[in-house]
Amino acid sequence: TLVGQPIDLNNCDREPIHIPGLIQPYGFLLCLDEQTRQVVMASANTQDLLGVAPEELVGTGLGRLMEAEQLIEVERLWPSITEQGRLLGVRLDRVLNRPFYKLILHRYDDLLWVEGEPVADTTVSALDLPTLNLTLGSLLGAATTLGMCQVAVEQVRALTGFDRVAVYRFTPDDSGEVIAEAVREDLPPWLGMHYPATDIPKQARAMYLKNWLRFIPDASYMPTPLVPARHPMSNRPPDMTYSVLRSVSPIHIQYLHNMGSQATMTISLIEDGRLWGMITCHHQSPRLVSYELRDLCQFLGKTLSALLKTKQQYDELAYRQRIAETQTRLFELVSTQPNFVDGLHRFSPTLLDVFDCGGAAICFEGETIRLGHTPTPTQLADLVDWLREFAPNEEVFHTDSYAQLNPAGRAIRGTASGILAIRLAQAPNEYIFWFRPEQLQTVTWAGRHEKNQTTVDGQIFLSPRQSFEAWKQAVEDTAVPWQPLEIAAARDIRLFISDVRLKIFNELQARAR
Ligand code: BLA
Repeated sequence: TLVGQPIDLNNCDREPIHIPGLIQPYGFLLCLDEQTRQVVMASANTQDLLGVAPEELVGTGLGRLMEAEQLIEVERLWPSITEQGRLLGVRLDRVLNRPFYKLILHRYDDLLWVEGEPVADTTVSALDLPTLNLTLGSLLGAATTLGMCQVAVEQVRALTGFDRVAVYRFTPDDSGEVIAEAVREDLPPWLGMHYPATDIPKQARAMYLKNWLRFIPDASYMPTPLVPARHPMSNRPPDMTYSVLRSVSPIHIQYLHNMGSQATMTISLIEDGRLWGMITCHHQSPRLVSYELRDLCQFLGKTLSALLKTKQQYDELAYRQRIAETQTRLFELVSTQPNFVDGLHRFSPTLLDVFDCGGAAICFEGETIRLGHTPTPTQLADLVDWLREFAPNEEVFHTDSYAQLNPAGRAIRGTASGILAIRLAQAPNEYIFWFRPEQLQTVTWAGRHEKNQTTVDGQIFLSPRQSFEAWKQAVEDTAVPWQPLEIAAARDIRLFISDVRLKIFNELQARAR
C-alpha cells in the first residue's frame, strides 16, 4: 500500500507493484550484494523449503547451500548475468532431503537475484526443434494478423495445457478485446469480449514492457515476506520488476478469484516499444509450468511481436486492395448505366461491398435506396436534414458516434452509430451513406448467462464480466471508427460520381446545341 493511503479501485494505478516486499511462496528468493556476493535478503520460507532459516542465510554466501564446484559455476556466471533471467540447473546438494530446485539468476536494482523454483513437470508437449520449426512456419504462413494470433494461442495451449489461452489486444484508448482464443471445450468462450483500460493499470503496463512474462502458478497463495523486509542500504524493498516470484497485486488476485482462475501466465506482445497486447493463459486449478517451457512461450511471444508489424501492414494492404478493386468494378457499373444510381446498387458489387459496414443508403432526387441494415426512410430523411444543418459545407462527413453529436441519434444507434457520408451535389439532400452499428451490437455476447453481480459481501466484484459491463458503458453509442483509408476512398467515390455526372451533363448540353 501507499504510505498513509489504502489502495482501492480508484487509485490502483498508484500501487507500487514493483516493490511489494513479498514473493509467491512456491519458490524461494535470495538477494545478494553485487560486490560481496553475500545474501542481504532472503524470503521467509527458506526454512520450509530448504531447511535453513532466512536469518541464517543473511550474511553468508551461496556456499551455505551448494558444493564448492557448484558455487564456482555460479560465480563464473555472474559477470554475464543481466536483468533478463537465466536458468541454472544446479542441485542444492548441501540441502538434505529437499526437492530439486532450479535456480533463476538475474541482476537488477544493484542486487544479484537467486530465485529457486521446484522442478515442475506439467510439460505437455516436447520442447523439440521440429515443433518449434513447424510453429514458426505456421505463424509466418498465417494470412492475417488474427490468423497468426490464432496459431499462437493454439500452440501455447498445446505446449502448456492451460484451460484457456487468449490473445488480448489493446485499442488506442487502452481498453482491449479478446481477438483469438484456444479454450477447453466445456468453458464459455471469451472471444470478442472487451475490457476497459482500468483492468490493467498504467504502472503494470509499464512493467510488462520490461518483463515479458508473468506467472502465477497458484493464485490462492499466502505471500511470503523478505527477511529483512527492506534493503539495508536503500531502506526500501528491492525492485522486483524482473523477479519471477514477485507477489502480485491483491486487487489482481481478487480479480483472478472472481474469474475462477487458479493459475495464470501472461506474455507481453510488444510492437515498436508499445504494449500491443498480451497472450493470457488461465487454468482452473494450480498449474506449475516449468521455467524452460515458460521460456519457450516467451520466445513465441517475442516472435509473434516481431511479426506483428508486417502482418498488420499486410492486413491493411489487403483491405486497401479490396476497396480499390470493389471501387473499380463499381465505377465501371456507374459509368455504363444510363442512370448512375442504378450502378451503385442494382448489380454486384454494390456500395455496401466497398467497406466493412452494416448498411448503406443513397438519397437522391427525393428517392431513398437502402442496402443492408440501415435506419428507416423517415429516420434517413431526418438524418439528411440534420446533416445539412450540422455540416453544410463538408463534402465528406464521418462520425463514430452520431448520438454524441445529435441526441436523436440514439434511436438509430443499432444501425447507424457510425456514419460515413458523401454529399453528391450542390443540391441539398443528396447524399450517399455508409453505416456502422454500435460496437455493443457487434461484439460476441460470450457468457451472457452469467450472473451479473456487482457486490459480494459489500465488496466490489472484480471480474471480467463486471469489466465487460464497465466497458459497455464506456463505449455506448459508438461504432468502430472509420479509418483514414476508408475516408479517402469515400472521397474518391464522390469525385468519380461528380465526374460521371458532369460528363453526362456536358453530353446533354452538347446534344441540346
Ligand atoms: C494486472 N489485469 C492484470 C493483468 C491482466 C489483467 C492480464 C496482468 C497480470 C499478469 O500479467 O499476470 C486483466 N486478464 C485481464 C483481462 C483479461 C485477462 C482484461 O485474462 C481478459 C482476457 N484490475 C481490475 C481493476 C483494477 C485492477 C478494476 O480489474 C484496479 C482498480 C488492477 N490488474 C490490476 C493490477 C494488476 C493487474 C494492480 C497488476 C498485477 C501485478 O502484476 O502485480
